[in-house]
Amino acid sequence: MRSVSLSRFLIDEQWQKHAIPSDLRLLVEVVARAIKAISINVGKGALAGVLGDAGSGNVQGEAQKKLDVIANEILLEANEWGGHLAAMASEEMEGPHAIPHRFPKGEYLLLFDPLDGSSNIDVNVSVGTIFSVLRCPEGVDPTSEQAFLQPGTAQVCAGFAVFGPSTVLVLTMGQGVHAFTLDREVGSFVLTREDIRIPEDTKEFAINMSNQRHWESPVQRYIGELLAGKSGPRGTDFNMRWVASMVADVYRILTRGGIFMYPRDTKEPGKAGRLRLMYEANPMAMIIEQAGGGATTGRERILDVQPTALHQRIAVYLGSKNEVDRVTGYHQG
Ligand code: AFP
Repeated sequence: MRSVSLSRFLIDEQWQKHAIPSDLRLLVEVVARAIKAISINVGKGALAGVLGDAGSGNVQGEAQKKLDVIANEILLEANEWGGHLAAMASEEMEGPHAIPHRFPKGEYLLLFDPLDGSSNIDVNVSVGTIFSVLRCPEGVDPTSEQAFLQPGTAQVCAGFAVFGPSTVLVLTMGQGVHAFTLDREVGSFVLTREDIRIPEDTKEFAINMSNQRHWESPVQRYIGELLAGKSGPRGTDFNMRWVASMVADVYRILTRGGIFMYPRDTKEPGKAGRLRLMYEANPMAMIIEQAGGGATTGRERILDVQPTALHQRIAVYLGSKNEVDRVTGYHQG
């Protein structure tokens, strides 16, 4: 089989299909290069002394891991000088990051969660990087929060990498979802799955069951029915998986279907969920929808939510369409 590198794939998208402009191609190439560098650091683990806490906290008040800080620095540095970005925003930083004056500027905004699932680093379980690309609106200061507060439907590209047994980059530019595996010897991403489709039905669900007592009644009802299995109203047994790295859970769903849930709960009533709209929910919702799945907050389509803050949190239900529709229906009922 002819092997297609990410660069070749992107060139085809630009020149043969006229699906992306050249500066978006450059942007994706640069993000992919940064992801390779993060993958190398993650892979070295204890040998490079990169495990453990950084001794600092991020804007969310969460303890940062050393690799959270390293991954954030790699993404910032790689994307500052290419001339394709107007500004960046990171889950690890309070406000938008301006492109230094000495470098050219472009029209895109890049958002990222540099190391998703970082509580898994020290136990050697998969982690990843999530990113999303928006266009900077005309006449708006790109370093203002306002520039970034666009609904998920405005994303021009979204992707994530999983650093697992192999490093896989999942990408959408609005015309299907494709996966590229890092060939570590050659140092390049190679197309390994084209036009990924998620099965509409599933018997596998992912949720942190330890929060059950804090859930709202529609979630209690839905999960109760799944747990009741064959003898319950669904008449069939369901299986559960929870990696606690959204990248790994979503990659599993892209591979064999499933539903991923992080509901709003009453544990911390001030927070409208655990996951971040701009860095996790929106990019994953675009990818899942592009692969034929569903993605809602339980009440509305995630991609339609008008953000009100850069670090806004939100409830997330995504994956196989028929299950997402069912649990969303329970909320509406
Ligand atoms: P961390 O990056 O702080 O580990 O958070 C990961 C995450 O945002 C998402 O990737 C997981 O699905 C979820 O949180 C795990 O949450 P629990 O700690 O409740 O399992």
